Amino acid sequence: MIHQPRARTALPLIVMAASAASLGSQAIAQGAGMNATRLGHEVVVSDLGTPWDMAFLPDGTLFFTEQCEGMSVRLPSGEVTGLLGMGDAEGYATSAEDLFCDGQAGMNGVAVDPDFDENRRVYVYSVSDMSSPPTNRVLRFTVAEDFSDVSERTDIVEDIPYKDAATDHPFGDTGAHNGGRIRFGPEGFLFVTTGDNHNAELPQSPDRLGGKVLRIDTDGEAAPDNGAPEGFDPRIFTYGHRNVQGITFHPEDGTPIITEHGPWHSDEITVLEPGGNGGWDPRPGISGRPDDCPDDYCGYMPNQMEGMNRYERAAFMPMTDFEVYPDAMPPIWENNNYFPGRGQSLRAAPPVPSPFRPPA
Ligand SMILES: [Ca+2]
Repeated sequence: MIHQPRARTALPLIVMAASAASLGSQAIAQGAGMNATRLGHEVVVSDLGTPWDMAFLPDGTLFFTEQCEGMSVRLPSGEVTGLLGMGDAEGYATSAEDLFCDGQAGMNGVAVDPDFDENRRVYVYSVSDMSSPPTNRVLRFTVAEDFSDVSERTDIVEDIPYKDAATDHPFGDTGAHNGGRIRFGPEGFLFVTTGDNHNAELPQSPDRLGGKVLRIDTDGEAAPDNGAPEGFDPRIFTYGHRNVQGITFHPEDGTPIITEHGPWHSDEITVLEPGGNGGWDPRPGISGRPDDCPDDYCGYMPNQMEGMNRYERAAFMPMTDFEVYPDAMPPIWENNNYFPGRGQSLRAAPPVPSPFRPPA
């Protein structure tokens, strides 16, 4: 297998600021005559590859990932330091030869430890070829006091599936449906979102970690009271998902809320329940679907690429199949069966939990 770094596309990291005050020429959304929140933006880092995630310290220190490059940190002074490089990426204090990017996979989520002041720990989600076949992993590092380097790599999760072979599907390349967001909940456990890899068996599988939301401690052990059904891997918090790439927490009660991509229809926002089933099951022969879906995955059926009324698609291959799983977690929002297009689909993990304060 050859893992080629992607061309850098010079995307900037842009920090949004919502304010009731005037933001002058940088205001990008204003409601004339309305009591509308105004949004402004400021470019804080530029000339990036594919920036994928950000994590903040209370003073505005920003850790960020680039999907095919690695993890870096931007200090409140504006200084940017490459900490962890993937493969042969240059300009990083530490390199990890086993990390690579491919399709939607690469270095995805980043999170800082709730006790960062004491333990200096940071976490990233990346695909790695240290295993055969390759897997997605959650890596823990210790950040140097002066933010110049990372050390003490510990792989706290090693067995999140990765799509290692192309299949006969729209966007069927390797690395597809890779999940990858990691976020600490308010009680200090780490939530990890994964994807189904175009593998119909994964979402409802009790012991494989694709198509799931995991809830673990900082050593990768299962958090208590995850509530998954008897016989499930105890790290599983919810299952039956397609490709979860956004998670945030209710500001008052801490309940996790996810965003999930749909197949041309039915992107969803779902409030998670411990042990809950998201109701996605693209296996052949389920709920009247054919026995001969391409590569045994009915997730794009019927009729794969051809245009079709979105309601027919949604009825045939629902993101939440209440017929088969009447107790599935209902989405609190779905986009009226539309799919907004690749690269623009629902992925947000709003809002940024810590205040970003640009340098004075
Ligand atoms: Ca669902």
